Amino acid sequence: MAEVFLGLGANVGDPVGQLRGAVRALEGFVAVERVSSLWLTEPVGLRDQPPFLNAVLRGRTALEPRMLLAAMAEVEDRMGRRRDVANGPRTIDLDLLLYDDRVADEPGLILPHPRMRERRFVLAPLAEVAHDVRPRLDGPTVAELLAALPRAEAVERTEHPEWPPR
Ligand code: PH2
Ligand code: MG
Ligand code: MG
Repeated sequence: MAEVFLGLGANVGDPVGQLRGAVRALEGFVAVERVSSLWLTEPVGLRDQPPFLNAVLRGRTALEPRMLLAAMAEVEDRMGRRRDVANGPRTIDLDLLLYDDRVADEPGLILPHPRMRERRFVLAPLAEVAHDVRPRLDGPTVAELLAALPRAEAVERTEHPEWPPR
């Protein structure tokens, strides 16, 4: 089984409910080992939209990366995700951040996730469940990447009675 780290995000509707629903749906094909805190994060890219709730999940899966991505996209679709505005508001966004030590740069499959290294909304929750992990074997750890980020977007760890799920 491969060890995977998935990024979760939502900023419209009932974000906590959607993130909980996503974790439940992911359990159909990922054995969930750890779920980070919920982080309230300033939107990156398209700034004129509501703040996000972000989290990262660590788990194990028997699916190969492309099968995993397809299964994740199906969960997004089932939860009503529309793909209209790039970087825009979303009911649920599921991103494959890391898949074992796999490095790939192919159409539709880039590993590690191409923008995770500069995104505090990814690295802050990822550091909770993977601070010693090196996204590239010859590179810095997640904790080091986070510490080296230039002063950037605001992120804040939050407590919620319904998080983590179950
Ligand atoms: N996702 C994006 C674009 N911008 N900003 C935050 N804070 N959190 C996100 O999950 C996010 C974003 C595209 O997927
Ligand atoms: Mg994303
Ligand atoms: Mg995505």
